[in-house]
Order: sequence, then structure tokens, then C-alpha cells
Amino acid sequence: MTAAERVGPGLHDLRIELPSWAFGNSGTRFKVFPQPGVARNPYEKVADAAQVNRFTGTAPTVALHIPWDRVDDYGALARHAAELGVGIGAINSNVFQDPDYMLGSVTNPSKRVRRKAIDHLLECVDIMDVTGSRDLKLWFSDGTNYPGQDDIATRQDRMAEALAEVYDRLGSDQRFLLEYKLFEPAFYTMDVPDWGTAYAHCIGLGPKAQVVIDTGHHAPGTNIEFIVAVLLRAGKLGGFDFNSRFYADDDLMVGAADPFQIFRIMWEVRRGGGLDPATGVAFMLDQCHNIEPKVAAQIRSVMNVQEATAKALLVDVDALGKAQDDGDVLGAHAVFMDAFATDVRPLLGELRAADGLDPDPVAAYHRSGYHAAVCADRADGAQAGWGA
Ligand code: RM4
Ligand code: MN
Repeated sequence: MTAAERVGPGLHDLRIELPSWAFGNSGTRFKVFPQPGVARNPYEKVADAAQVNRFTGTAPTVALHIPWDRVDDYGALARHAAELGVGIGAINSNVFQDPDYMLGSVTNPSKRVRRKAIDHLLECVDIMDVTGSRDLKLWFSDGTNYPGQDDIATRQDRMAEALAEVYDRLGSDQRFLLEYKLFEPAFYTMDVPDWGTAYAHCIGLGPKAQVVIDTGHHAPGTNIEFIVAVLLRAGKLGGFDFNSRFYADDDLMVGAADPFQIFRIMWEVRRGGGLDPATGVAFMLDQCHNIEPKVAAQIRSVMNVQEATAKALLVDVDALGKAQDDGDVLGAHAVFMDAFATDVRPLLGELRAADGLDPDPVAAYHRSGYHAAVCADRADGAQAGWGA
């Protein structure tokens, strides 16, 4: 079997979802640097996302974040996306920026605030009904900063109650993906700090409750691929928010900080059957391009995931299995590392050319003149941002 035959079918099935917020201005708490040509509204963000799909052929959906992407008519936004050859993907809820949420959203001590937060989550499901989205992504900034500030177990009860109400509202072809994060903005306890907590809430609810792994949301050194293997085995891996990090939740381009890690993750995905679209594992980016041009950075990120996936598909499973069964530690490791060490870029270029795409998507995007055109078109008005 040629390398192209081993890699081609799996790569063809790979779909990577783009985050609308990657196309707006973003930054750190020190400064948001505006960039020329940045989208001013959800329609323009979708248009930018469509460029990423145009040159990669692999990013057919864009996730929305509510209220950042609030529009009067979500049906019209979905039609706009369809006209550009893409669709609306996951709906991301946002219960972390309203002043009412200082002490939490669904785990807030105040019943009124909890109700308000749950109502927002239900509103997101209403939007999904209109956009045809399958997934609601739930990330909660809820937590505490000081020991004794609030009762840890009571907050878990409130979380469970809120999740149950949202779960019951989901349609038969809808799911929620519960995201965990170790710390930030809360520094003592987060209410969903790790995959175990997310998993415990999800198994209590049923198959429409799944865990999503944001690669930036772990303690340094955490073996994320182990989590992938365990969740896939349990049928509870709903998807990924891909990005990379050097320190905390850096939201840098996936595969930039540690290409080996994303390879190891994609290997476990492949090993667990998660590359089969039928398993429902969603491959999403959750990134912010604070200093680099946004559309090109998204294209590069998609390519980085493709490269890691191609390498994972190159692993010789028969040779690996034999070495593992024989207890051949170095032999098994060598099979694994051979795949990682392969330069798959020429192969990916060939596969793109066979699909009628430019072998070099970033260069093709630069040549297209899109960036200059939007810089001219979008000279007026306020640019979109993440409103932090
Ligand atoms: C959070 C989390 C969510 C994302 C927001 C912007 O840290 O990763 O997935 O929607 O950031
Ligand atoms: Mn995320």
C-alpha cells in the first residue's frame, strides 16, 4: 500500500471546525491589537472562515459564540454561510462576561442569576434549532477564589441541576459538549476543572452529554492523549478544542508549541476509531491570533492538524501490534517514531492537488488578494472583538 493509500481516505473524512472568534480582534488582558481588515460582524467572520475552507477543503463549518455572534436572523446567517460553501457548527454559550456572573453562572449562590444563566443556555439551543447545529459547547468560568468562599459540593449540585435542564431541552440529534478547565478565571476551585468531573456529570445524564477536550486547559505535563484514549473507550469523547500552549491557556496555533503532542493525540483518536465521522468526535479549533494574521493562521492550523493526522495514519499498526505483543519496547517505540518523523508535507500537497486544491494553501490564499480586498472593504465601522 502506498503512503497516499494509507493516508488519503482518513484525511478525506477529516473535518475541522473553525471558531468565529478567531476572526475578530483578540489579545491579552494587557492589550488587544487591532489588525487591518478584521471582520466587523458575524457575516464577515463567516466569510473569512469560508476562505479557510476554500483553500484547505477541510473546514466546512464555523462555530458561533453567543452573544458575540448575536444576529437578528440566524436563518439568514446560516443561508449566508451556505452561499459561501460552509455551514454553522457548534454554538458556544457565554455565561462568563455579564456582570451578574462575578460569583458564577449556573453555580452562583443566587437563584436569580442561576436562572438567567440557564436561560441563556436554553436560548443557545433555540439558535441551534434554527442553524441546524448539532453541538452546544458549554464552558463555565464558574469557581471560587478563596477556601470557604462557597460550598464545593453544593456548587456541584447546582451544576448538575443546570446541566439536566439543558440536557432535557436537547433535540434527538443534538448534544452538549461539556468543557473543563483547570484554572482561570477562578484560582482556588473551578466547578468543572478536569475531565473526571466533566465525565461524571455526563455519565449521569446520558448519550447526548459528551466531554470536550480543550488542549490548553490542563496542568503542564498532563498526558492528554491518555484522556483521549479513556474517553473514547467510554464513548464519551464529544470532541476537541484544539490550540497550543507553552504556559497556560495560551490559545496559540495548534501544533505550534508541541507538534509531537498533537500527533500523539491523533494517534489515540485513530486507535480508538475516532476518525470515523460516525463516532461524532468533533475536531474544532479554539484559538486567538493576537499578533499573526488571522485567516492565514487558521489555514496553517488546519494544515497542522492534517499533518498530525497523516502521521497518525502512517503508523504501521500491524508492526506496532506485533512489537507490543512481543514486549519489544524499543521496536514498538521505533514504529511509532518512524511515523512521527515522516515529512508528510509533500504527500499532503499531492493529495490536495488530486482534489483540485493548491498544494500550498497559505501561498494560494496570499495570492488570492482576499486580504487586500477586505482591508479596503472593511475600512469603516467597528471591528469585531471578544469583548473581554
Ligand atoms: C474558554 C473556553 C471556551 C471558549 C472561550 C472563548 O477558555 O476555551 O471553549 O469558548 O474560552
Ligand atoms: Mn475551548
